[in-house]
Amino acid sequence: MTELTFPARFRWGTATAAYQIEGAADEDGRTPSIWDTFSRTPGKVRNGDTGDIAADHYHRMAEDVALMKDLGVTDYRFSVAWPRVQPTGRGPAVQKGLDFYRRLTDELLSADIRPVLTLYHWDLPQELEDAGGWPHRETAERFAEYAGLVADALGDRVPTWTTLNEPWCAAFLGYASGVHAPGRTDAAASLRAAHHLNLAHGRAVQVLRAALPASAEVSLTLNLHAVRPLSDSAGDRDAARRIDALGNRVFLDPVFHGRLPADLVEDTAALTDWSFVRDGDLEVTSAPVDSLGINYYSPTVVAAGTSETPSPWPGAERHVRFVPAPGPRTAMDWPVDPEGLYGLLTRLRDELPGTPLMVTENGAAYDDYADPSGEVHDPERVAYLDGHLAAVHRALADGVDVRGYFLWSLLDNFEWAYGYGKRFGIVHVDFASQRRTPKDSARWYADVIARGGLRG
Ligand code: PNW
Repeated sequence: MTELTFPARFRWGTATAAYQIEGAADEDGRTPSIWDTFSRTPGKVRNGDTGDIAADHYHRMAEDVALMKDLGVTDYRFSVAWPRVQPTGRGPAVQKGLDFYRRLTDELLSADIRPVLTLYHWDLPQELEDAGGWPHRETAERFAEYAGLVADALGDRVPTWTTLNEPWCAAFLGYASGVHAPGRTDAAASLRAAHHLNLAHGRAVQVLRAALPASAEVSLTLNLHAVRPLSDSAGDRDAARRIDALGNRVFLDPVFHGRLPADLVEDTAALTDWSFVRDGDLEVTSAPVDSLGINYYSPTVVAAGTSETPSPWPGAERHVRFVPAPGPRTAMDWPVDPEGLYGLLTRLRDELPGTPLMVTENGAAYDDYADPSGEVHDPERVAYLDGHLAAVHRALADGVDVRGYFLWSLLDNFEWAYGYGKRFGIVHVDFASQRRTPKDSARWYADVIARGGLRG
């Protein structure tokens, strides 16, 4: 047996997001975000689930940090709830909201766990949505101001800052397919949203650089799509190019190269002339970052064809068909394929030389089962994680500068449109009693961290 050993300074983390775990939706001055509104609207989230209580992390934070200390993680990726800190999206910060994150980061630092803070994991203050949301340019400015409030409060204790989590989901699931909050189905608006998210990111980078110590690391997280054409035919390859533009380069190009993808502008010409991109915007969007976070779960296989509308792929519906990838599936019905992660990492090595990478999310939902003694067994999750970490190891061996891996997720939580029915945690949560039970995968991860690698 050969051990797959990771670099000594490799960062081993877990990840969560505020709305998915915190609960306490109406406490200490917090007001609704678009996800409160969306989840409280009948028919939007399975089973009518909301994040009102979630995993009650707001009240059980110390217990959850203790769980991580037991796992031995070096880092913890969490998000700040904008409506807790600046409820209307304007004006001064709410002290009690900031205090929660101050206590959380203090608790992490005393457990010797590095805080990795995400400013935006989809919980836009409802008032900003009412004023136009992400399709509206001013939202980017509001985000930069909010970034400054958080930086002033936590800049002395948080070494790593991430502006946005998965702007693709925020723009295209939120405004084009409408399966995420705010649930709009306006393809043209979703393209404006994507640009304003890029602009918000860039403006926040500028504000963070001014407010944070020089040692702070500033980053963003993208859910990049590992796109493969079904065949080598020209039509299938063109379908893959379109999805690469709408899924990847729509963010990578403005952020890392200060340009819009020319083919994207052409492909979407029937929807927009992109005149909302003003002079100077692409200099802002490309404010230098220190690293890139990538979230990966599953590959995307496409062919020439059509898909239904509304879809999260504005303008591609008459050209692209999504093909179920072969092989095993998770409880989300997402195909399992670590090769997709390896492919993305090596592509970024080549396209963004000098940019350190972090896998900021990877994990799987499965239907776990408890035995009579109360132990929760999840062998499929262990196999999924082992396979994907092996892919990261192979990427490292091939010269990819991957600095860390954040397992999604620490806890079972509110899985967006799927509610509590899909469990991604390595710690089981009984949502009636809020009892936490580490699963077999938690013990497996603790062992990986302790030995600094996989058993091979
Ligand atoms: C990510 N898609 O969401 C998020 O960052 C997490 O909050 C979430 O819990 C996790 O992945 C698992 O879903 C995604 O439809 C949601 O392509 C949907 C998609 C991608 C990512």
